[in-house]
Parts: sequence; structure tokens; C-alpha cells
Amino acid sequence: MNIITFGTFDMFHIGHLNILERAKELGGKLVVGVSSDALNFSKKQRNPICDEIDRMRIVAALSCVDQVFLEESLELKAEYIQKYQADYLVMGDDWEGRFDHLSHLCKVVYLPRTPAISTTMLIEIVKEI
Ligand code: C2G
Repeated sequence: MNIITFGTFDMFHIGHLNILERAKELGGKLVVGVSSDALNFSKKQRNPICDEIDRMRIVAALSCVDQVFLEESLELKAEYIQKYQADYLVMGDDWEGRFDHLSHLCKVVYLPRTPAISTTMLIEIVKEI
């Protein structure tokens, strides 16, 4: 069975690890689409702190992750699901409902986000130090 998930994973933190480990626990090969720097910029109007090469290396080094690729566009999820023959698409529940239109291709699962941690929060804390 193949599981696919997506994310920026900038300033990698415990919320990122939790969702990847829980995705892997569904059982099977875990493939992770890491958002490109350009995709991140188009979504957030700022560059990520860590560039796409480093973010991909960090995610690929995790024992729960079997394969990584660069996610170039939010609109290509259907293509990626088919390319990697995903049986499950896993996302955090901040994306609840956003990918339901893909449920004819694979099972779409939203897992609860880890509370009280985010890249944005880390940036704000570091700014104040
Ligand atoms: N996440 C989480 N708990 C947190 C923070 C993040 O479970 N406290 C999850 C998010 O729900 C997401 C994954 O970790 O499923 C990656 O989060 P981000 O790096 O913030 O990714 P995002 O910018 O949401 O990009 O195509 C979708 C996008 O690439 C997702």
C-alpha cells in the first residue's frame, strides 16, 4: 500500500514529525511531496527559511519516510497520486475538506494537527529573542 502526503516542512518541527509518523502508521510506503520554494512563495509571499533542497534532505532522512519528491503545484495532486499509485492521501486537519474532490482516486484522510506549534510561531518566537 502507498501513502502520499504533502507539505513545506520549513524549520522542521515536532508537528511535522507527528503527522509523518502517523501517516506511516497507516501501513505501507510513505511518499512525501515537499513544496518547492516557488510554490511556497506563491502561497505565502515569502521565501521559506530553509530551501527546497535542504527541506527535501531533512524529510528524506527520516526513518518513517520512504521517498520524497518536489511538489511544484498545488493543482497537481491528482497527477502525483496517480504517478505514485497512492492508496491514501494524508493531510493535517487544517486542510479538512480541501482535498475531498480527490476521493475517487484514493482515500483522503485528515489527521489532527499537533497543537501549539507551527513554523510561523517559531519565526515569531525567534524574532522576539
Ligand atoms: N502539521 C501538523 N501539525 C502542526 C503543523 C503542521 O500536523 N502543528 C501538518 C500540516 O497539517 C501538514 C504538514 O504538517 O499536513 C506540513 O505542514 P506545512 O509544512 O505547514 O505544510 P503546508 O504549508 O500546509 O503545505 O500541498 C499542500 C501543501 O504543500 C501543504
